[in-house]
Amino acid sequence: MFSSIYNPGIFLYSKTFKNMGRLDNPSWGIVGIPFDSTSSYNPGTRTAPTMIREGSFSLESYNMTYKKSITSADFYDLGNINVVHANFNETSKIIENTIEELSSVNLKPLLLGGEHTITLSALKALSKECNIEELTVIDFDAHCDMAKDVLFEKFTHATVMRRVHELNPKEIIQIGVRSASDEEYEFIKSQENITIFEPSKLSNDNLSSLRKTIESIEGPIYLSIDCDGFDPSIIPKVGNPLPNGISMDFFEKILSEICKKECIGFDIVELATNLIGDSSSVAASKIVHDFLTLVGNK
Ligand SMILES: [Mn+2]
Repeated sequence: MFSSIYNPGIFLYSKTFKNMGRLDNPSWGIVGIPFDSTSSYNPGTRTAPTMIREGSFSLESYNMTYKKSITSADFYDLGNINVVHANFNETSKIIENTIEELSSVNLKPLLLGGEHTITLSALKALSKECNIEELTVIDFDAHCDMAKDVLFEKFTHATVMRRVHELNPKEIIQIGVRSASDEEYEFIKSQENITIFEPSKLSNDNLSSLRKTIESIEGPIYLSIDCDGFDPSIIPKVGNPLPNGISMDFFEKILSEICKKECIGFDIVELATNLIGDSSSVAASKIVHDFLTLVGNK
């Protein structure tokens, strides 16, 4: 039987990693990154890792969507890292070092943000291990986060995908985007390796072009879930809520396609709540639960 809300230290069903040395088979390492420094609207992402773990205690083990149990998935919860608020560069170094440590024991990063900038740090670390020119970044998001800068600031949650694009990945696929500045929109249109799937053009009956795009991906995938990609009726507590987002049903269908591929990293970001048991936290936990059920059972 799952535990009460008073045991929030780890994501439910995860193992604790205790100096076991390098794992024989690759597994997933959950790391919380409570970095909340460049939020432009609602602050509050610093408490999200705790709330996501807490929300996991409201979820039961058998995943009815995928007809699989999370209990047979293999993953570890390593706790939170220390971040340096108001200092992206120092925080980024800590994140990069942490991911290198995870790799050294055969763990892939599953990052609980925190704000969206952490994706850049993760990809910088992973680019030392794989050829980033062969990597596809899939980003569920309401915004394209492709601003060149924000008030002369280069590293913010609104510029993160522009910085990721500068790392030169094979492709960036953004699902759920429904907002951009004029400059961002022109930039996206000018780039051949950025593909946007607007939620208004997708429905559960008409997923074929997105499915085909995912099926055709070759090489590794990094998956970033900005919680504002979802409709605010599902996850209202985010840094920048925006109507007309994607549904959980739609997400779960697409996620199962993505997880058939080779995922080398995952993050969930921009949840902004400190309320135990609120629906936003539980929905974010469900996303992590879904992902681990799929990739941990391979
Ligand atoms: Mn974002």
